[in-house]
Amino acid sequence: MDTTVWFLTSNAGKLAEASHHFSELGMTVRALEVPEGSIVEPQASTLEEVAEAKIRQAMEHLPHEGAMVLVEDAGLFVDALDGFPGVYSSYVHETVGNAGMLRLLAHLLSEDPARSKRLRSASFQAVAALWDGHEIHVGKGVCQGSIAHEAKGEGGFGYDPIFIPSDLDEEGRPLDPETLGAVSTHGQTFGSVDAEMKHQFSHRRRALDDIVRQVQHLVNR
Ligand code: ITT
Repeated sequence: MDTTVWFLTSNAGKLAEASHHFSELGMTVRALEVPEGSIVEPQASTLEEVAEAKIRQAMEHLPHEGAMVLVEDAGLFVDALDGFPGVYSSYVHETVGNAGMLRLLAHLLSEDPARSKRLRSASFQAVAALWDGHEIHVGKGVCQGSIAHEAKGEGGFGYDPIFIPSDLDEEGRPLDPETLGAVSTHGQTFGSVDAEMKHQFSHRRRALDDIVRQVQHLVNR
């Protein structure tokens, strides 16, 4: 069987993480090239809606019949901002960036310093959709954490320098902030740890794991 997964993404960081993930299964991830302007990201309120709209459009550009195509949509959801920037993460990152997000939170915290810790809580969420040549599979992953006081680290991409993941217990479940777990970045941001460490927490990995569970039979056949 052809074990290539064609990933529709313009984000090199996402491509690298998905390649890392699927290589463990003996599968190769390649970027799906489409004519400029041919994919329209809908103005939707959930990652699921965005991913489903994108996979249907990606299916119009299969490199060959029966090819497997992947899309994945992710975002940063800040609890104190009712989930903002969420589905607007890309736009917010391109406009105000990490410095702007920190300013927004600093403003909130100055109004209510006592609730500072709770106000910093946030999650990365990802929804992946895979067309396996016959049907669409959808997977979801969440990475719990908090927003750092300042940007740190040159690694990763996007909001990684301002996101500190919550420690995980032996089963990979997130623990309360400031509880030391079996897997820990010791308070460092995703921008300050290597890809292997981020991989253990990653929302993207969890969404892809969810999909891999659904398509395992394809790898084995
Ligand atoms: P696509 O072409 O695949 O849509 P994108 O960059 O628009 O790439 P998303 O819509 O999935 O990616 O993600 C929205 C933004 O959220 C993205 O631009 C990053 O700034 C941020 N983001 C997503 N996943 C992230 C991660 O693992 N670490 C840091 N930031 C992330």
